[in-house]
Amino acid sequence: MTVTSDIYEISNPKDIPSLRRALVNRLIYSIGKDPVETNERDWFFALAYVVRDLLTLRWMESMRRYYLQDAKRVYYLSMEFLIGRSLVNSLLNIGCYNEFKQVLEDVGLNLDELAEAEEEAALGNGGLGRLAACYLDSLATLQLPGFGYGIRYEFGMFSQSIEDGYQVEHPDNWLRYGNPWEFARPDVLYRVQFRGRVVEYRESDGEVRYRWIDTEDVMAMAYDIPVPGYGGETVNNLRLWAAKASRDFELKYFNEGNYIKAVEQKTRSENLSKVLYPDDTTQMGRQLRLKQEYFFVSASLQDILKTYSADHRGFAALPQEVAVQLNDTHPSIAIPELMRILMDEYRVPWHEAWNITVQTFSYTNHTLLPEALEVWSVRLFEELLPRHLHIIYEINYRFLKEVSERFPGDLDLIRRVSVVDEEHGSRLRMSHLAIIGSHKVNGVAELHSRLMKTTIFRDFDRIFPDRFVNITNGITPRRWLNQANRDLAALITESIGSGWVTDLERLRELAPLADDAAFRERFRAVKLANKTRLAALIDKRLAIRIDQTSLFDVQVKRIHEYKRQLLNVLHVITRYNRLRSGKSGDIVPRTVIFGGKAAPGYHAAKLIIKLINDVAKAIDRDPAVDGVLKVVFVPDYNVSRAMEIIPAVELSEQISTAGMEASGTGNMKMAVNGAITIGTLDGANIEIREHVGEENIFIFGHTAGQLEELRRDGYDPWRYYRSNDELKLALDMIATGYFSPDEPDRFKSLVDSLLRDGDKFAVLADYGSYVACQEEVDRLYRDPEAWTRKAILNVAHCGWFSSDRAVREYAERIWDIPTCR
Ligand code: 26V
Repeated sequence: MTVTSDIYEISNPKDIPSLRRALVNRLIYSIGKDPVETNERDWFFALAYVVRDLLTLRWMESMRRYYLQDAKRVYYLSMEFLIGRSLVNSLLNIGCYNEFKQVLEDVGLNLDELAEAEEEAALGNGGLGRLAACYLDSLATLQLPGFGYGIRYEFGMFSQSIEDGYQVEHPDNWLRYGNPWEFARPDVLYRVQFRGRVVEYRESDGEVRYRWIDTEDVMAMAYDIPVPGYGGETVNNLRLWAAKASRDFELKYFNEGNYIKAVEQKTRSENLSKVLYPDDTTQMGRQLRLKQEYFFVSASLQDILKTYSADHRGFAALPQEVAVQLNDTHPSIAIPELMRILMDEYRVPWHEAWNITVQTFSYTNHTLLPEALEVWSVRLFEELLPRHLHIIYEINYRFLKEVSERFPGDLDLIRRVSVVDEEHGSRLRMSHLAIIGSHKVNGVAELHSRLMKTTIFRDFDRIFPDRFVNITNGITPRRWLNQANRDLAALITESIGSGWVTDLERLRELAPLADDAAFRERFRAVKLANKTRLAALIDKRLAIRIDQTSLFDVQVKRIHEYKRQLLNVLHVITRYNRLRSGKSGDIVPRTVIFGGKAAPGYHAAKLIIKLINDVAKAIDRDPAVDGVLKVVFVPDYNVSRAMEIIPAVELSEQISTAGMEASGTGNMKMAVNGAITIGTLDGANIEIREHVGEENIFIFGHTAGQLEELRRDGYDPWRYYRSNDELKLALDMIATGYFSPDEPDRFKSLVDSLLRDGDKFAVLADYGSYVACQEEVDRLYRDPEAWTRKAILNVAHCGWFSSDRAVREYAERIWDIPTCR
């Protein structure tokens, strides 16, 4: 049909009466509630539907534009998209926040309170998933044709409660009341095969080909979520797949008259997209996880090729029309899958299919930790994906042949770079497959990318010298500054205009204001207001009173030994001991805030949470430190919590063992919100130091290189224990039950990991310089003008860490896609 603008319900999104009408209409006709009998959730849903309506038109317009311009598209394949809440973000991006605030006030409601009724989309573990969400925001804002593909988990990241100081996990039933942002697409449905067997046959042209048959199939059904860019011009799409039982599968049992069995099978296959795996620290080789990976990869590739084939013949031009970014190795099965589709379904010869594949894919590595690198047993692959296993073998065979021709006689090299690891019982190294099958491989910060090339992938860097690149991570300024810190955003806009929202490097214009006493005063007032707001939330939710004038010292991130929350705790205990013994001088009052989830099976991480809570309790009970030291563990750290906490941070703890945190992104969020970093020379901290200047950051500890040396010479944690009385005291207190009198041995294993188990994360080696550095922090904090000056310079010089800059680099250096206006 022909569409003219007069048929749209809201012709002008700035027209308050028509917005009000739309809102009430949704409440009545979509929610089915009488406006006089509603709760906050009803209004939230009605409002979300109106906002989605506004997005939908722009979204269709964007899709039309891409189609008409035959724009090259990028597809971001990720097992995780940690989106958080969407209401306020969407309103700000389409520029209707104030209008809707007004509309709601007219009916006696408060927009920001309503926004709390939204369940957050916690479809990710941490940094990797949040990065994907930031990149979607930047793709849309930069008007790039970028599409996310992932899984519509019925249960996202578990929610965390703290009971008796211990983490308790609860299922995240986020879809309970429905998801107002998504469009279900029951007609966008693909078959995904598993198991079965491969038969070889000879075709009329004489070629040997393969057919994958007798498979057990699951259907993938699409759900679309619109992704608005800032300014609202472009709205992109995030397509998430949900598993549905296949008819055939059910029919088999129905036909046998076994109704119950049929329904059972249906449930079994629909379990595939049930839950997000919450363990981002150890690869656990579970069958369901591999099925999830192939499920979403297969559906996404079918969908991508369908779009491509709608107006292209043959596949030779695929790399000119399509770029596929693999977010870590989790979707790397896409490489053999594309080979399979091209060869088995479209008869493309190997050589041609391989060139297309390599030119289409690129891979981002997010970790060097050996225990997190993905490997799958050959046996499991053989069982679930027999055809893919054979293709991987063939890829590997041809690759190794080439390597042995280029590096004759180097058998050890062959063993090291092979996709198949024979030393640990025949396992597939997915990172090797991802590197071999991509034209570009990127790390996520300078140090990380360099270590990638010189340590775990050094052989590959020799084999493919132009393949490895660095693209340092970034964060979206829309959510993390403009939305999360409304007061600071307003102050910045008042000072330098609003251009920074889409051009974050403009924050540089704030630098001269660091020397302006009146500006410093206002900047400090904003930080204090944010701290007061956080203090009120902590009081309301946890019934814990904190002093909003104390220094807010914050470490929020997943709990992991390499992130060294233990080092932070050791400093807290040391501070406590100094206060008790009266050796503290005029110590600065501090509130040390922790937050983060531990993987449910990660015993040490869970024990660290208990230790933090036990230390907090001991300190609370001791009148000697009342008003000068307070420890708070904020339960259920997630995107919404992050948006409340980060604007209030003064000291940003980024204290990972050098060489272990690939990038970090919380470090960027805090710095751009006016926190000063205390950190090691790790991940993006190094680049933050380069941008803000070494006088505006607190750096301590061994460098990655020094740690390597230390380990080479035989690192002895006992040496540090014996030679530092304060360290010895802190460790002895933990080990002998000072903080756990009811169970003195509770934390023995933690202390053992430091003293008897080699201290893998060099906590003891960095303790001395960390504590000394914290004294410097106190010294600076005692001079509020000097502190504020540095805080302002952090904001001014962190513009480079915008995800707009990062995505622009991907677009230019990897995807080769221009903007599409
Ligand atoms: C690994 C696994 C292993 C198998 C089961 C589930 C699962 C889920 C996620 C992961 C990935 C861990 C890697 C990761 O999240 N890396 C983080 O990526 C951030 C964005 O690049 C970066 O800032 C962090 O430094 C890095 O730790």
